[in-house]
Amino acid sequence: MKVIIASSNQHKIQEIAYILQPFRVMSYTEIITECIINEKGTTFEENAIIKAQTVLKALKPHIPTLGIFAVLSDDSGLCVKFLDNKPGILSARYSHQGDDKANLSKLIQELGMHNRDSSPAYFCSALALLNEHMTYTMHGYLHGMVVNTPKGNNGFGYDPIFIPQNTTKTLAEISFEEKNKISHRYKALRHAKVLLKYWQ
Ligand code: ITT
Repeated sequence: MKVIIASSNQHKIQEIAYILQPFRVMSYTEIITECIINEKGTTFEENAIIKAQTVLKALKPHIPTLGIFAVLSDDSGLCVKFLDNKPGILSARYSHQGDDKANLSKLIQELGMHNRDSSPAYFCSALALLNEHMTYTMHGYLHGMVVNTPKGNNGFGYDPIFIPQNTTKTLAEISFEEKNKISHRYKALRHAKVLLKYWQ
């Protein structure tokens, strides 16, 4: 069973491959060239389905050679209470500069404009898992606080400013292994793993 990830974010792919062990995980870009994906949905779930369906359609000519496979996508982001749940589904495009550092700076700047040093927040990961016959979606959440002082060098995206509930370190200060035992992505992928075991 191959699990083909409909993502071009290498950090996500690494985390998914680690959590889904021993399944064989590969990026769709190992099979075809990168697709243009129009994330026009209004929810994480809609965008996850759009990503997976776009990639499945593009993979069509290769299906006879793929063996048993599933396409898996992840649409994720950070929702910040005192910023009206922004950046949410726009997390990757928050600063309009397309890079993690600029998005993180923009979030800190927005907190300042709302006279806040910190805010309750949560990460959401919506997954779409599909093949030619069925589509499943599942979610995972990680609640905590965002703070205006980045700490740590691990992880990616907003990890340096996110402190999970009942802990004192940011996601960028804990190890890859520790993050992937508690994360929103881990919680959603637990359900995906059960389905994959059933399909294989
Ligand atoms: P693909 O669409 O190709 O999968 P992407 O990075 O554009 O990659 P999203 O549209 O789902 O993915 O945007 C998710 C953004 O949310 C991502 O760029 C990060 O900034 C943030 N994010 C998601 N999960 C995160 C995590 O575990 N840690 C830190 N930031 C995260």
